[in-house]
Amino acid sequence: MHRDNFQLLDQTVNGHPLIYLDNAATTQKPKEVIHSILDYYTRLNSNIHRGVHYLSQQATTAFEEARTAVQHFINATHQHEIIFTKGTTESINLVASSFGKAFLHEGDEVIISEMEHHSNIVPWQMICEEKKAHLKVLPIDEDGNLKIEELDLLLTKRTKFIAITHISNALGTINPIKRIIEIAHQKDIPVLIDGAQAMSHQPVDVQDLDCDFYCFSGHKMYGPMGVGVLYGKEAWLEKLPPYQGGGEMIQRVTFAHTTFNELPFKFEAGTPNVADVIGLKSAIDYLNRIGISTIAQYENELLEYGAQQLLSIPGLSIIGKAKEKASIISFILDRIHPYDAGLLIDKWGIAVRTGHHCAQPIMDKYGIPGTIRASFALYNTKEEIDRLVDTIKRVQMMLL
Ligand code: C6P
Repeated sequence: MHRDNFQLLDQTVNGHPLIYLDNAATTQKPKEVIHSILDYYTRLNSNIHRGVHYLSQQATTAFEEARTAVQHFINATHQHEIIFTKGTTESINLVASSFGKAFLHEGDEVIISEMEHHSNIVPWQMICEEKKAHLKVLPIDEDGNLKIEELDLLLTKRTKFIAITHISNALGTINPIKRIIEIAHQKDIPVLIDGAQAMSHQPVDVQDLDCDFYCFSGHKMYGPMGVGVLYGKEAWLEKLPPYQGGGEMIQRVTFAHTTFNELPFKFEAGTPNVADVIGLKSAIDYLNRIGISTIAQYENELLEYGAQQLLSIPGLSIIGKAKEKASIISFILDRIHPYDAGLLIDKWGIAVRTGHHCAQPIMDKYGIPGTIRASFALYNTKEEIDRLVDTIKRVQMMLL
């Protein structure tokens, strides 16, 4: 699907046509995204929000148009609820740090889940340690479903925050986040959703979800690296203190006192990544043109076909068999270390990710050192899955 738009895919690796199945790590970029960045540096490059000159105004307009595009893409109520960051990791750190500073006290509790990426564990661990608060963990079952029925048992009067991933990068599980948000809101607990893996796979409507914060990265949705988004409800963003100090986030600075800028600038200290924000808008335009639902449907076909074909290989087990899954398949091979398998699979020009996928607690839960992960995007094909299957069989013949 739309493969012609991705020039990078048109190459050979180790003498074989490249098959890129590491899309959960980062997706490839369509020509128009690459072109929009080139065009920015060729025609528009200038610092924004600062200059009265032509270029600065043009660049500022393009930057703010990107904010509007993101707002519409996730159906946020206000444009100023969109904060540009470096990526999901920075968005989560911003909320953990600012929320923690203002609202966490000794003995308070924060809930995350057992399937979180390290980016949605470590920032909470750090702030909980600083504030002498407790981090509690909602477990998962053997198939990789959240044990949502245990959430009630974890909630106490001291629960101040819940941070949960929308889609697990290691298992592919799609979590029932709307239900979790409903349960949390019955007790006035705010919820952050780590949407890193969701944005290119399914429509996201933050008003319908009613989440308080939603975080994602441009590079996992056909956009550039180095740019991401924090969506926050206006009421929360108004209440949170700034994350970083510097230019652009201030209203008035004296040596005695500083007052802060209005939203969203309060959270965007320093010169932002203008080129990549514009690249992100181009990625959103691209996704809108194809239609996220069309992509989701196609990727589901790949997921079903991939799972079926992979399971036909003797000695292969899939880790993560949740009822609702995105196009991510993690698997292990009997008596073969994932790292050895990954190295050999690469020799046939196929890119998969091997290891713990920055989710070590999940590997601990299953008692494994890591998995081999194939993750599909709109440009992948069933033929590529067939080649992966053939290659795994070859790897088994070589190593067993
Ligand atoms: N997962 C993967 O291969 P950044 O690095 O900030 O763009 O995204 C971090 C992140 C946060 N949450 C989830 C669920 C993620 O999957 C990721 C990134 C990549 O699975 C790189 S480790």
